[in-house]
Amino acid sequence: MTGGVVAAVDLGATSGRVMLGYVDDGTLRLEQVARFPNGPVERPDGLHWDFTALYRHIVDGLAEAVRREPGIASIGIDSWAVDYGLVHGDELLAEPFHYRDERTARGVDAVHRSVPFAELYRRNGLQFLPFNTLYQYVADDRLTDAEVSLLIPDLVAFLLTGARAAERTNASTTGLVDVRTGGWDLDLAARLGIPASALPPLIDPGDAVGSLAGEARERIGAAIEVVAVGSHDTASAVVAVPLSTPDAAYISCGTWGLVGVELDEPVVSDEARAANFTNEGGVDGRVRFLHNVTGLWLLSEAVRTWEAEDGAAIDLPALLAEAAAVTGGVPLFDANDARLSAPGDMPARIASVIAESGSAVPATRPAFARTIVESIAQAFADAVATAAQLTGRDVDVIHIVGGGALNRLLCQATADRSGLPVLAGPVEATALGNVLVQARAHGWFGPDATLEDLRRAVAASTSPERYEPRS
Ligand code: LFR
Repeated sequence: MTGGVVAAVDLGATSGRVMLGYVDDGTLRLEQVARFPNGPVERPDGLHWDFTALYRHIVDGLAEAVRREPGIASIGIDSWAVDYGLVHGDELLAEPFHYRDERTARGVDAVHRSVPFAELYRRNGLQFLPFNTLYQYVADDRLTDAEVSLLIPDLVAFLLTGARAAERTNASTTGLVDVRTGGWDLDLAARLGIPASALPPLIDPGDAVGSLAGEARERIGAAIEVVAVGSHDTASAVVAVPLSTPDAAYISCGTWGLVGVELDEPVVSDEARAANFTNEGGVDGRVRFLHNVTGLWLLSEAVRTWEAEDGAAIDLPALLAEAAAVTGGVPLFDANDARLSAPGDMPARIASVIAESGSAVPATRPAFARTIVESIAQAFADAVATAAQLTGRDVDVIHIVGGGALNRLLCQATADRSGLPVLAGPVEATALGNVLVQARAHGWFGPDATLEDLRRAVAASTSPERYEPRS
């Protein structure tokens, strides 16, 4: 085995970063080069991403990465799914919308009028999420002005290299990819009035995208190649879950908690549809059979509201320690309640959901935080049980990766509520998965390395923390 260094651009809904990934004889190490905030911005026509700022941070971060490591072999880009930019010539036509913008509701009605959800599910295998790209396209007046539409990581790659392509794992979240063939479902697109020309050629993780060109090359300082990775952040995270048993479940926990198992074939049964389980495309044609649980978004939005009330920052680890010390029961609420998905006063909305169920609303912030964490853990445990039931697997361990792996209260509560051991970590699974797929493309894991070989490298380079279930 050999090694080298690559750069990973990893964009999350609350922050983005540029990392250097070092691979040396089957082991891995990450070094953070840049970290920048991200989040919804309110514009007159709705919620957007500040893409101009994001792109500037990415280019600055990559320039710094090259200063530190002139020998970078390639760059990989991943981000949250479903959102896109419309491109004409070399121009981005408009600032990308944020998936939490409410215009998607219009698209949902229009799509389901043309193609009933049961048929959609059979074709694309996706759980219903009101922001899946196809709903956004149907609500987007400007789609037909564009030559092509590019999902966020593909858009960044286009601005860096000029290449127009759609990486397949993320494309699977548009709702326009056939769950069986992995190709665009052009018949579905035509029925929804989505021009085939908007959908660029599909490529796979590990494929070369193009080399840095034009202004990006000048600003970053080298003609480095961009290599496609599992550009859906969850696909990259799943690559780096050090699955410890064949029946293990995983939770990729950040803003969302993506709870499920990895499969070789999709499950699009009526039961899976009713349980709202998705079949997203994984690296190497695997299937990410999972359910979206509203994860730490509930806590981060609550904290944001409290900070605005106080006019001061909140020490989250201290709040969580106080929450862990709360004795007696706290009420649970449905973490997936649709009324909790938009930004805005989260404590008040959660309080009204709890009050509606007849329970007493927690009176202190620590008790409130405890209610949030326990409710997320319950939703995690329920989703693991459902994944087991739908796939006939006897799940024996849950891996939690991503930022949520640092939340000890959440990891313990998930173990307790599921009755299963939890292995927490790595925290940086997404960046690791991004690095691993690039490293494999360079042959650093040997000629025929499988996902299992890549996961062995994660297991050899990280040590997950174990939480035993308490009765
Ligand atoms: C996680 C994630 C989820 C996707 C949601 C919206 O960051 O990518 O997998 O459902 O964000 O894009």
